[in-house]
Amino acid sequence: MPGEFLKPWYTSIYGMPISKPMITIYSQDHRYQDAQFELIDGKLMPPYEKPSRAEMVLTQVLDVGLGTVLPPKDFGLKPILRVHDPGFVTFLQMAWEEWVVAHGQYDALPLNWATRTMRHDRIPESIDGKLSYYSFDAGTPITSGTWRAITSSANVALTGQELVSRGERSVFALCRPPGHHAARDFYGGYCFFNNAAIAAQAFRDAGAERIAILDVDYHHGNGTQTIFYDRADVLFISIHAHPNQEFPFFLGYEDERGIGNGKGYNRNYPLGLGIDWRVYQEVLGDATRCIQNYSPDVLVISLGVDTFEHDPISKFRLKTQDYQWIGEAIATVDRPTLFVMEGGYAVEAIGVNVVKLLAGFENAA
Ligand code: OKP
Ligand code: ZN
Repeated sequence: MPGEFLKPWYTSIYGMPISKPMITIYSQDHRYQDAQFELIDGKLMPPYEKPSRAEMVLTQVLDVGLGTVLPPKDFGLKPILRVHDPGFVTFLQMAWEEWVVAHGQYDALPLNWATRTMRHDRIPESIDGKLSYYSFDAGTPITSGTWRAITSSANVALTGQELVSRGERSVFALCRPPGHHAARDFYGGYCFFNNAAIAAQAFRDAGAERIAILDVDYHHGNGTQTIFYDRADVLFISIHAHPNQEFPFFLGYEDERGIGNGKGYNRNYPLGLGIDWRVYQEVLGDATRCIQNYSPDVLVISLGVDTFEHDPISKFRLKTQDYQWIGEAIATVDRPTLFVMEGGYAVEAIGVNVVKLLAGFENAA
């Protein structure tokens, strides 16, 4: 499958010389997550999180000749269960079937949640109750193909992880759906399995001692933060829109520093709406220095480009050129690096911005 797309090696990308092409992992199975609607701003809208996102990124990877495109291997459920709760995984596997029996062939969405004084110690038996129990928003439809797409997305991340473990300097896991909002036992924010967390845990299980995860998506990576919050072996750093203004609203503040053994190994940089490269660059410099001090064996990047000035759901003002500089800043950490695709909804620009960042990294590395 990937072979037919392959073009000859290029020696430059956007005028920058390139000597060490980067492998991309991609599967067409992401197309099975193709919802009818997304509940957003009080309207049922055509989804922002849609198949053309990943296709545009792949097209750009191929057009500039970033490197070989490989399909994922199948790692089964074991590495997923290292991060996610077994009941949650089974729920996701069965949800569509149970929903169709209850309601017919419509996208499955929850309608209420157990807030504050309500009970969290009973898992409902009905599919509607389970959707509520295992989710945190109504913007993340479960469809007939969701299970196939999310297992594939995790396998894309794991294949990238394995290649980096085996000595590849950097790999791009072109995951879709994204993952960083998904926690041990809940989904939301377009995310079901936390691909970056699954890859980070797989690095640990393959013998790496310290992993750093840098999340540059516009939204706070609440799922990843929570999964590793009490651990010193995985440093999590996120740069994102301030949660008092933006999704996911209930995590991502600066005072969240980790707990127990994990104290000091979580760091958030919440930023105001409308910030541009001047602000972003300073914060990014601080984040990369912090990662260097930690001296990780590997670096995982949760790569969202919804920080782009024309992103339809976000309010930062980064320009296409800025992504090259983000890539260069990440390269200063000078560690084997796995890039895991997260958000980015300006479909015309998503591929250019992602590949700018990857080429910026590759050229500086
Ligand atoms: C997923 B990822 C916009 C509401 C959007 C969900 C956003 C999920 C983002 N007013 N709701 O971090 O890119
Ligand atoms: Zn995002």
